Formats: sequence, structure tokens, C-alpha cells
Amino acid sequence: MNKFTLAMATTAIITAPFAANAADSSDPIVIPIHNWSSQIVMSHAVGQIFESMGNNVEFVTTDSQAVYESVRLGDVALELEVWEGAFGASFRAALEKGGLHDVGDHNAVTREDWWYPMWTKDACPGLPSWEALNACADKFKTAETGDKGRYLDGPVDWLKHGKERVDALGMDFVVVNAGSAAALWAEIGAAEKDKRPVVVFNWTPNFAEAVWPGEFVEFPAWEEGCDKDPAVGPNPNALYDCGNPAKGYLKKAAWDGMKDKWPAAYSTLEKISFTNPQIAEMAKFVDIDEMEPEEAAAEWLEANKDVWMAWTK
Ligand code: TMO
Repeated sequence: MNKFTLAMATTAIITAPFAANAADSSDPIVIPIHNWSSQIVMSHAVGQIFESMGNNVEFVTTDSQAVYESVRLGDVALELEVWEGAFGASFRAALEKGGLHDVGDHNAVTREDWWYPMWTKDACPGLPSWEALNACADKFKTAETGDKGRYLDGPVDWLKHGKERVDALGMDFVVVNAGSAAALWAEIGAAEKDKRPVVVFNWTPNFAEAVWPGEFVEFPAWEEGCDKDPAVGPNPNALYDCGNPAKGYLKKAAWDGMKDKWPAAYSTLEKISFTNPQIAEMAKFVDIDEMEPEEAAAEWLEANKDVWMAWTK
């Protein structure tokens, strides 16, 4: 706990005995952390908000798909960034089994898909169409990919199904999974020097949009069921023959037991809503300014008291 949250926690301890409602359990609220910066910073920001209310908080690093099973079972209390594109399927599967629920959307619109920095268009002017990208595949070839183009997909646990999409649409690309989000930024940065065409997985809101102007590749538009029913999408025999949702949600999810065990924290969670610029800024603090996530969270809270203090009332 830094000085900032300690000061707030002290205030909370003084006021807590006068609260009319049942007090939150002193057991730690366990918050899962994944492998992209906004989620890590947001999780710490919310953890520090809970601490300011007198709660105990613990963080665990977990797989970003398996976490929905952990929320459902109450091993972690919540998930703050349910991105429709990457996690919609795992979230829905856990919802069907029961034990977790939807705590509402952030005031944010998300997109996750194949993306290129704008200079790539010089080599492939038909972009952003996926057919134009495919016709330019040789512009993206590397020693590693032979006569096919290279597409750097996200880390495996984000389950972007890049290989399935390439197969379903008959594309001349080889899909390589990045080991980390940082490897995606390194790939763009390395291509920037000589303006080499490059196509990588990216998303919004993210810090990257402020650093590298770019565009998402336009694939056949997402249709509900594209990941479950081969008939959906242009290839009648394949799944994943669509892009990700272009206007995806960003949800919060909670273990069903959270409401009774930590009613005050749960009520705050219901009100929490971050916007695209706020989420992009959280990522920037880490990916550009090289702050530690805890520091980034404390700095964000310090500068945005008017935003979050209302959520704790
Ligand atoms: C889940 N992500 C924001 C990395 O696409």
C-alpha cells in the first residue's frame, strides 16, 4: 500500500462503523491479472479503490481464458476487462454453467483484429480490404515464412484463431504467435525505421493508436455464430471466416457470491465504467512511460478523483 492509498484507507476505517449496510468481509478480494497493460493497470486501480474503502485485496496472475472458470468458482472475485472479441466465447460458456454474472459494460467500444501501421498502405494500396491484403501477401514474406506473408498474432491464450481464419479464407499467410504483447510493439517498431509493410494483431483502446496511426484489416463482418456454425460467414464449411466484432463490448464480470460477501465493493464494481481514452491512458503509463502497474494505477487515481470517488458512495 503506498502513501496515497494508505491515507484513503485511514479515512475509510474512521467512517466505516457508521455505515448502515452489512460490512464487507475482511477476506481479500482476489483480482486476476493478465498479459496486457490496460487490464493490469485497471485491476490495480480498482484494487486500490477497494483498499480505500477498507477492503483487503490480492492479485493473482491467471490465464485470460481460464479465468472465467475461476470467477465462476469464486477462486477470484471478478474480471474487469471482458473483451468481446477475445473472451466472449469463454465468458458465455461460463455464464451457461453458472456461478458468474455480467456486471455491465464499460462506456467503451472495443475492436481486436489484424492491424497495420499506415505506411503499410504504400506497399498495398488496396487496404484495408482483406482480399487486397491477401493479394499483397508477398510483401509480407520473411525468411521464416517462405513465399507466404507473415502475420504476427497475439499470445496463444488470447485465442485469436488466426490460423483458422487463414485456412477458412484461403489466405497466403503464415500465422506466428507473439510470446507477449511487447513482441507486437517490437515488431511494429522494427518495421518503422525503413517503413517495411507489417501486419500484426492489435486492439483499441490501446496506447498504440497515439503512437502509430494505422487501420484494422476489414475481414468479412462478424456475424453471431461465426465461431460455432460453419454455415455462418462466407465459407460454408469453416468456422472463424469472419473478422472480430468491429464494435465490441468491454464488460465486467463477477462471481455470484461477491455481492453478499463484499456488498460495498460489489456496489462500487457495478458503478465502475472506464472510457476508451481512460483505458488507452492506463496502457500508455506502462507501455510508453514505463511505470510499474501499481504506480500507474495510483497516478491515474490521483489525477481522476472526480471520476472514481463517486463510484464508492
Ligand atoms: C485482449 N486484448 C485486449 C489483448 O485483445
